[in-house]
Amino acid sequence: MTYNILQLEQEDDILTLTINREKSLNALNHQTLDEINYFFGQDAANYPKLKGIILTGAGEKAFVAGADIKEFVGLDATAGEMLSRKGQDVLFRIEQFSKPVVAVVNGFALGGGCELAMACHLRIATEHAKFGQPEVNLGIIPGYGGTQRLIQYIGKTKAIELMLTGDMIDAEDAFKLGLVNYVLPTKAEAISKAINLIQKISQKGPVAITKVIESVNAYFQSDTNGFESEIQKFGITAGTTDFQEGAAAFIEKRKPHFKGA
Ligand code: DAK
Repeated sequence: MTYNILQLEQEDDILTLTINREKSLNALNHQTLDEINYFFGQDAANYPKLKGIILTGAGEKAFVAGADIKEFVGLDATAGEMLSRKGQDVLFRIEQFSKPVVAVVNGFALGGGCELAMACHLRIATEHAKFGQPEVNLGIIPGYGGTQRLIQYIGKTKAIELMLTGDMIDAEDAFKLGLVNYVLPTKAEAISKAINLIQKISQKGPVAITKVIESVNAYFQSDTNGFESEIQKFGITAGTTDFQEGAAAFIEKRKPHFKGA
């Protein structure tokens, strides 16, 4: 697949994916969703040394101002259900990705944009960022997992208020509510923070990082017992040579050299 909307830039084994539809405030059209899906489902495997991914929107005004409303005119119930399933699958792919995915929210993160940011493992917002699930203004509900993930991050009390009113919150409130990890004044500073976090995480045991992601996700999977999942994944990490190396490095008072196995 050729990328027409997603821009990929690689530096020091960190990939920055920029959604580049600035004139439409980076609204998620079908093509964008397909490209994101292709990247996380297939293309990412072509970057074996990848340390992590930064996902952001082009320009300074928006991360993603929602699903592309112009594409959803004329949608019917059957197509709506199908598209919701497809969109949710794409976002699950991000959430389950084996390396850290950090959203740099550089402006509006509304509707599908807020849902996309919530599927990432970490969120760093710029001071002018705004978050919201305004779907009810259009007579629909969030369809890319927003009704579930917003509750996971900020609790039912505030989540249901935001989804019923369609109100936006600013970055400071998003931080206070636990929706974002950090707030930085500018996009450049937010990107820099994202790079620092990914670099830090890349120093840890790679298998352990993947298993932390899987175990944390297990908490929210109704068909999975999270504690049981942790037991199994702990066993896997305990069986790695990286664990032997990590323990030896601690005892020998040196830095570990992890191999990801
Ligand atoms: N879709 C398409 N175009 C959009 C857009 C969007 N979500 N948001 C903004 N744009 C376009 C505007 O139409 C405008 O284009 P032109 O008129 O210049 O051609 C351009 O971006 C600049 O926007 P504004 O002129 O409106 O800029 P302002 O600074 O005045 O306002 C704003 C910024 C973010 C407050 C405003 O643009 C706005 O309210 N945008 C819409 C926000 C919104 O309601 N987002 C959608 C939430 S609903 C589904 C699953 C999920 C969803 C849908 C279906 N299925 C499973 C089928 C999700 C739905 C949503 O995300």
